[in-house]
Amino acid sequence: MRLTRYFLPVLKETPAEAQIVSHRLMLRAGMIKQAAAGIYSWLPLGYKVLKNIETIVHEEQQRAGHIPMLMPTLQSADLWRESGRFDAYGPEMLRIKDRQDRDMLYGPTNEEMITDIFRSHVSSYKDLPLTLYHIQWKFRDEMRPRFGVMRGREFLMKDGYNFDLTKEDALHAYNRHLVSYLRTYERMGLQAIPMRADSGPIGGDDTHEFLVLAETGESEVFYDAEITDLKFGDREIDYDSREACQAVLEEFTSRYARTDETHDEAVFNEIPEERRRVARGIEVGQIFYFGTKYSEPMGAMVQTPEGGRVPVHMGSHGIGVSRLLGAIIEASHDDKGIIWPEGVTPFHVGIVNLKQGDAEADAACESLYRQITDLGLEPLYDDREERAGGKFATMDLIGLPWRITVGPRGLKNGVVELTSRRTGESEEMAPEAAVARIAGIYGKG
Ligand code: 5CA
Repeated sequence: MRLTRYFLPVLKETPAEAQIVSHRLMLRAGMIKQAAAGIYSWLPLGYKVLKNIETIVHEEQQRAGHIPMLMPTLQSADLWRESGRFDAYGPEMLRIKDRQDRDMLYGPTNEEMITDIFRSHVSSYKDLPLTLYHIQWKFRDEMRPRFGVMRGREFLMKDGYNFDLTKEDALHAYNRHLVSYLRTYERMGLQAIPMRADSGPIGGDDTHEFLVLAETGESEVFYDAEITDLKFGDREIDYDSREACQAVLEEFTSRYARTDETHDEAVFNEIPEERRRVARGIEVGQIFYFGTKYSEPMGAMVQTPEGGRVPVHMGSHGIGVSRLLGAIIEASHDDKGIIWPEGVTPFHVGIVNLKQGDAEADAACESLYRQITDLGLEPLYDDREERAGGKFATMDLIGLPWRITVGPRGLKNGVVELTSRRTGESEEMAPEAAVARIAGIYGKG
């Protein structure tokens, strides 16, 4: 993409309404624009990162054997009356009437709708296990929408639902989700710690929230510092293996890590004092096992191998897709702007032309642009007639992890400059060497 042909409405001023750094930076970098309280338009740069996050979520869900689909945002109130949640959900649910005066709602979550789909089409244990998921907009009329996409009213969520014959099978699905989430967040450059939590309006006893540690997080958390040493890394897990998933669950949940709702001071105090941590975190996901809470009242029954009929065991599993942009920025920025992890960056590398209009500099930039594009990567070429300082400031603000700077002086010596956004370190090298380095970084070498 050439910057002169893109739509990147960066702001010079820091918007006064934004209280936390991720919100400020998303507005300044021209990623989002507020449409109404807690509701945002995703401008091209923000939309690109959102799509990258979605892609990682899809890939990791499908790696775990979960099946993608799409349910609507608007739902009929009748389904929610069956589960009893139409009244129970409270004022967070946006209730709408259609022209026939029928009660509708903008879905805050989809347990009822998926249970209805299941009961219409599945009646035998032979079709189990089954996990369906979608990535869809949700609406929750939050009392205090704030911090930009972090606590929105309209927000994008991955919500997945497992259907199993027995509690034991459903707990395997729970563990499988936990493992796949660890991998998902790490690919986004995040450490998200599973913590024992409270299930709230979704229900059930077993639930973990995934928290990214950040001072601006809305949740107070208590944990054993040893947990931050754990890395999932690039291990290959057989998601069908109960033992393998159980082992990972035990590794990542055996140390103390809880949100304030489930915190137990006495147990916490058993940890050696130097390892006790009280901090704040951003909740980027939550997994639930709730058994037959929805299948029983809604009659989602399956035939057992012995010929009986039992309500199916379920759980649901959410990832805050749009919230993740805020969480990643909170975890990865500096005074100058965002620092995108390579896994989610909107463009793989920036190309800065120090002297637009100089025949040699223009040609070198065009050549880099073509070579990088040919690798299947996306460069952002700042081809504006703008002074170098302004171009650097824009690149630093929007946070591309790598920048190639091209100027007539360097070209005389046959070199361009490759700069890491994270470390600020620059290296001079031949243009071909810079392309090769970028290829290597993104696994295209
Ligand atoms: N049905 C279950 C799991 S699919 C569910 O709704 N879980 S949840 O309520 O925990 O939401 C899942 C994730 O969505 C949360 O972990 C959080 O990351 C994100 N989320 C929840 N509310 C908001 C909000 N108001 N703005 C942005 N993200 C949110």
